[in-house]
Order: sequence, then structure tokens, then C-alpha cells
Amino acid sequence: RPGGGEAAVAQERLVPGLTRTFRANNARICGEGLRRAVFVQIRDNSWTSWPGGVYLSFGSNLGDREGLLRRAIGRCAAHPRIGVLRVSGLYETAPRELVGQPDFLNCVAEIATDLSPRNLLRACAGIEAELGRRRGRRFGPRTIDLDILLYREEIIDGGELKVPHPRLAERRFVLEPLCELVPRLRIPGAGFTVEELLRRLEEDQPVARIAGPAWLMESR
Ligand code: PH2
Ligand code: MG
Ligand code: MG
Repeated sequence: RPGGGEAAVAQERLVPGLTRTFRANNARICGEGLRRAVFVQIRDNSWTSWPGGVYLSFGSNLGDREGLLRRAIGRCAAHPRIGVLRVSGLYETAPRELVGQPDFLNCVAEIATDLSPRNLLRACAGIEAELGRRRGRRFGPRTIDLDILLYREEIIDGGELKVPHPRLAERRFVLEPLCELVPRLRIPGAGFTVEELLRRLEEDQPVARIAGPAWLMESR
């Protein structure tokens, strides 16, 4: 049976909703090192583990932006097949691709899950819908957006699902928070690490880190 009690305690404090999920599943986070995972007790003496290494991006530029990000991460943590391992700081970012809309708040989280990429995409869409997202124009303003950035080492080129996220390498609002979590992770198919991609961005893309990872437990 894995240790990681301390990490689990830290995560319970970090992520609202995690306590409930984890007590219910009797799960433990095995925190240190690179291969982070969530261990879930499925019967009294049977454990399974969900590997981490799956990264989601969260964005909002309408309504209570911070509250919506908080609730989206809480919903992920409360999902019976998702554990939230780590969350980046909070970034206020100028809109990209479609300018002339309000500034976004963005962050990135590492999750552990046994959902397939396709089912994870469905879970993300479900959370967006629960939080009242209505589909508007492409790249336009939205109350809440959950995107799969990376699914471990997988490269997927399906119709509605492309992983790694196809615009990840051009977006400072994604690379900055991701770099907080995994600077030296090599993006599958790109040949560059997160840190290197960030250095290669030359255009001006205003992003401001307005809070560290503790933003999630602070009520501001
Ligand atoms: N999302 C978009 C389009 N443009 N710009 C910023 N700064 N942050 C976003 O999350 C974002 C965007 C489409 O999903
Ligand atoms: Mg998006
Ligand atoms: Mg999206």
C-alpha cells in the first residue's frame, strides 16, 4: 500500500472537493517524483492506480472568472474517475486569436485518471455544460473552457480530439502555467520542452501571474 499520506493531506487542502472524493474512494496520492499517481482502493484490499501526466487547461473571460475556474477544478476533483494532482498559479491574460474580447483568467492542472482521452473529453464537456457554458463563436468569449493539453505521451489526431493541443506551442497563456508544473517535459511530437517552447515565443503576449497555486484555497 503506497505512502504519500502527507501529499494527500496537502492536496486535500489545495483542492476543494478532493477531500470528499478521496475519502469516498479511500484513495491516496503518491506524490513525490515524476510518475505521480492516485491510488484508489476499489475493495477492502484491492488497489488500483491512475497515472498522472495528463494536463488540462482552464480558461474564463465572462462572469465570475475566478469562481468559475475554481468550480471547474472542484468538479474535476469530485469526478469519480479523476484526481487533481497539482494546480498552477492563476494568470490574467490578453485574449489571443480573437482580440477585442475581455481578458481571460487561465490556469493548468495535472490530473490522474483512468478515463480514455475520448471519455476525458466528454467529462470536460460535461463540466463545461454543468457550469452553464453556451457555445458561442470560435475563439470567442466563454464562461468556462476546459481543454486537454497533454495525455501522457499520446499523440491523437481525431476529429474533435487532438492531443497534444494543436495551439499549445503558440500560446503563452498555456505555456506559462504549464511551465510552472513541468518545465522540462518534452511535448510529444514537438521535440521541445515546455521551457524551450516558451523561450521560442517571440511575439508580445501579455500574461500576468496574479496568484500562486494557493489561489484555489483562498477566498479572495
Ligand atoms: N482561449 C481561446 C482563445 N483565446 N486567449 C486567452 N488569453 N486565454 C484563453 O483561454 C483563450 C484565448 C479559445 O479557447
Ligand atoms: Mg480553448
Ligand atoms: Mg475548448
